[in-house]
Amino acid sequence: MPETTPQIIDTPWLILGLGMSGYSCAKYLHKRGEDFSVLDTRRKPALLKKFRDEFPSVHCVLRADIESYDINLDAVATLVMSPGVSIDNAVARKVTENGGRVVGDIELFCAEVTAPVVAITGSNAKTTVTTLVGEMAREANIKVAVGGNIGVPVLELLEQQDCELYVLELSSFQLETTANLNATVATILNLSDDHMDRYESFEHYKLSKQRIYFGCKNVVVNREESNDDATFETAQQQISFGLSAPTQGQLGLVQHNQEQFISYGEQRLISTKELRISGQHNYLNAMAAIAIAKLVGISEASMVSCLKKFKGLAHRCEWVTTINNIAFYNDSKATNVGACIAALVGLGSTANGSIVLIAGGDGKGADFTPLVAPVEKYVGTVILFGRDAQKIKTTLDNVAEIFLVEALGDAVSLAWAKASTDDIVLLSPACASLDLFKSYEHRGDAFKQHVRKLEVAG
Ligand code: UMA
Ligand code: ADP
Repeated sequence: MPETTPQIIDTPWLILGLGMSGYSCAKYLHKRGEDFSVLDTRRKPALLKKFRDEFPSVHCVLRADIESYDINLDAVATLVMSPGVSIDNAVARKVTENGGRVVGDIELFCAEVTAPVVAITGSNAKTTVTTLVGEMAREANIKVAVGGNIGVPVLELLEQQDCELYVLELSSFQLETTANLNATVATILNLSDDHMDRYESFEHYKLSKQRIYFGCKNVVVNREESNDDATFETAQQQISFGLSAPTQGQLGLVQHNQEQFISYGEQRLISTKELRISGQHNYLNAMAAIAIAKLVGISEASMVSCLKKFKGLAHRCEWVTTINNIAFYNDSKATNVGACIAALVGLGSTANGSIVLIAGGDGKGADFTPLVAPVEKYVGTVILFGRDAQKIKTTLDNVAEIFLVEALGDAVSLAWAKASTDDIVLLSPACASLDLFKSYEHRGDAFKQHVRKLEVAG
């Protein structure tokens, strides 16, 4: 039998990645009647069955080896990249060399929308602030759609009829493939090391984040964030936020009659006592949300009413329980050093006792040195587990009492044995969870279960 040569497919659109974003891009292109194919380096991406059922005739390549693709990359006019795949990859290089364009779902979305877009990024606090702005808009009866890195692919938001405002959480990965965001409001909430396994340097990571300002009309800036050195050529208005007292037209904290207020210039908007989210980092988040809300015309009454109700999100400095005056907090979403520092300072500065910190996991190439000062100040005992436990131990040796354990359950038992009255047991890993868990939610839920067992044991 003569060997059959595989037919090489010409495709003007190629989607790289069959995750949530890739699948939403397929639905979008199908709706527009475009001719597209899909490529994923994994043999069995989770959405494969759903995709095959919905698009049985679409060509789908599942293979890591570029040499064996039966797709003519020379014919690809647009490569739609998923955020989980770096743009520094052989397929993207080939398409670019041949004059094709490389975009992501955010770029496709931007070409379609007519309502204002709020674009939020940062190393931490994105989900909290994105959620808050969405809630404030709802409180003001604005028809709002919230999506992006928060877990809803942006192209799905186009299905929402009569949308008056889009609020997007954007990762550095999504920004890498976005050139024409033109947001009505853009912000970088804060910048610290993250995803160093994907970037050559912090500078490279920062530049990806700063793409959020491309073509923006207004900006919200963290005036105390020295890492953000962007300039804003297109911005008409700029509102800053920070912990210091604000000048006119800016947001900050002001003391009045022994109470602390979030103020807009001289105008006191809300006492920090009235907030249901705690810690200085959350005051910053509240201020960032207010600044954004102001720039899209949300009333002060709606902002304040929303802030009085907002309890914060699960797995972010989430109080679990207090047993024998020892409080347990689940901060599993602290997947980088900056978030862990925020938890240590936020909880440590108001605690009567000290913190027993449970940390570790996949550090994504981060430098743990910035943990030294807050651990020295607020932490008595550090309990480490997971892939980078030893690396963290080396950094924190001599700063606190340190233990290495095999699993999270062992860490909780040891923390309980070590903690005294008024202490806080805090899971704030400073690392991603994927070495031992399915997700940060899985890790946080496991922590809560181990803590509940202590409650039952009395
Ligand atoms: N992958 C491959 N080969 C491929 C394609 C993907 O191995 O060909 C792997 C990726 O390396 C990754 C996983 O598959 O480990 C998923 O990648 P994806 O790009 O298909 O991801 P989506 O399912 O489309 O989800 C993405 C965001 N995920 C990432 O950026 C990794 C989701 O953010 C986001 O909610 C979703 O789009 C909708 O916009 C999640 C995330 O972890 C929450 N984000 C990172 C973070 O917050 O730190 C950036
Ligand atoms: P993101 O979506 O950027 O990961 P989240 O709102 O999910 O942000 O919070 C992630 C982690 O960052 C949590 O551990 C949370 O407690 C912490 N965090 C929240 N706000 C801040 C802030 N302003 N600065 C530093 N860390 C923060």
